[in-house]
Amino acid sequence: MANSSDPVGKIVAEPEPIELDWTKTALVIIDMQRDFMEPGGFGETLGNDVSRLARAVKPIGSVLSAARDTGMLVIHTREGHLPDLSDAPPAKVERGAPSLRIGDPGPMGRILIRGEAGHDIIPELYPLDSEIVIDKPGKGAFYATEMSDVLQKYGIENLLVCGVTTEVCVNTTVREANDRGYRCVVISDGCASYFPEFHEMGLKMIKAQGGIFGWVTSSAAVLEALETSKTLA
Ligand code: C5J
Repeated sequence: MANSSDPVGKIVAEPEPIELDWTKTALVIIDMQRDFMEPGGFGETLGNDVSRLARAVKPIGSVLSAARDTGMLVIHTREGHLPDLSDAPPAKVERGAPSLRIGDPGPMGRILIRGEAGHDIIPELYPLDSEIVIDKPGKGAFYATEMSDVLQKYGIENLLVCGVTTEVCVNTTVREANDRGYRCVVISDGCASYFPEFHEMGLKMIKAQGGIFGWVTSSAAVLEALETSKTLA
């Protein structure tokens, strides 16, 4: 790590505090894409109020900045499909009655299609060239992606997870990661949902039963743990 020679940080979390070796920890930012965050994208076509997700941007930005300062591995994910829709199951494309379907032309390009403006990550959290971007066709970051290989290559054992939406892609990724043996620490204010009650429940489900899927913390607690590691160095 660039600035911190004490590699272990203790994060205040629920159901209990957790110690992480920062050198074996990655920050995973889930799907902070214009398609979910901005009017005219996939999220809005499903009838959602996309302004509900904006609250996660600042907390994620502060953790991202601290992670960059300490040299932590940063991984961004994007949900989306190939232009020919060959990786989009009809069961996903055809369901419901959205105003536009996946692949239809919208104000930010074709809905949820790789390479289109709407598919890209919002400018506030835009990945650096040195950071990893995982393109995923599903909700989870492990399904049909190189995620496992990347984590193995960098010796990662712990994931700090944030992004949107809490109960869909964040929860799915945490569940996939938990089954693969990763410790997942979810940053509560760095997640958001179109449904506030699903956000609350999504976090409760992770930390219930002694942390059945992982731990839940706040951006402030992550920053504090990183700062303390630095001052102990
Ligand atoms: C959804 C996601 N909600 N990133 N995707 O379809 O949570």
